[in-house]
Amino acid sequence: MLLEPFKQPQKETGFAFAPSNIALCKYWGKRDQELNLPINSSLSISLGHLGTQTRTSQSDEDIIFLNKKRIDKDNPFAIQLVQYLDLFRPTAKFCFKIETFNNFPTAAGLASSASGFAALVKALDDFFGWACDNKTLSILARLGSGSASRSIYKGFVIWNRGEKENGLDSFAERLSVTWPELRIAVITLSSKTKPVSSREGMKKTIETSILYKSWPEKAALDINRLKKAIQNKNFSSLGQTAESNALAMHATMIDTNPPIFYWLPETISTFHTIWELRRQGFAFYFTIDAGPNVKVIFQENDQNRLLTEFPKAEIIKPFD
Ligand code: 2P0
Repeated sequence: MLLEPFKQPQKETGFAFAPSNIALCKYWGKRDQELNLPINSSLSISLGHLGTQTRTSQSDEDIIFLNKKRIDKDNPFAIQLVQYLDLFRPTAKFCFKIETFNNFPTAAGLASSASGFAALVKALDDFFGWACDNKTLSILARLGSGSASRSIYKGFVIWNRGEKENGLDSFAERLSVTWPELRIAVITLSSKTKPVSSREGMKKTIETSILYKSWPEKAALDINRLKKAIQNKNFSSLGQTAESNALAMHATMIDTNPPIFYWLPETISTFHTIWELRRQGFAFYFTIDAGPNVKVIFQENDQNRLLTEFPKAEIIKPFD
């Protein structure tokens, strides 16, 4: 393990924040379920001050608060968290109090496991005084949830898949480019819990989708295009690549048996609206994760047009 020998806490409480993130080239599929090792590398953008704040302390039993409410032990989120904490107990009897708070609207359909596990591992680092570097934090966050490996950083982030079986070369790194004019709008179409979790969905896709065979090649191509687009500040290439990548991921989901279909009629109608705006000359592109809600990628100067079309959109400034 990375942190042997474990230390006792160095403080009363540990505290940290980690941003949520949205992938422009998606993580879809694992080569190792236990270590959350991905089939493909992915590239994301962290969402500035939108994310998770987490406080850790010692307790007589494991207690978890999410958004100020105590969570039952048999809640799936609590089970996942307690299992993850088993990796870090200095003694078998050591228990934690975890208080975790998402500062983005729960209904916005942003993933909370990415920022949640990244904030937790950073808070544990503070609590135990490990002073880990970001690479180690990224590896540890990945063990909680794959996409959390990317939420250790601000800005554009690449999670390199790595090659090793032990996962020690599968961690995320920050790209140095900043793009202050870049905006993301979250169009919330439904806040219902999704019928198939990402974890289950990617497993079923690998097992049954023929189209999935072409996904690693598509993802590798898109990562290179995105890196170039970011380097050259080529917005249309960034947007086109992100949109195409999201649609390709959904194509593999739709090809799964039974089909995994996250879109609602409103999702498809939002795609058409964005394509129509593009025909009118506005540089709007969408991306979409394992759910029905759409995220629009655009630049600052098109914000008024975006809000005219989608007045309820939540606008995010990733580089604020
Ligand atoms: C992503 N997603 O790259 C992709 C796009 C969903 C669709 O990362 O099983 O919650 O915990 O490693 O990280 C969601 O997957 O899955 C995800 P686990 P995770 O953002």
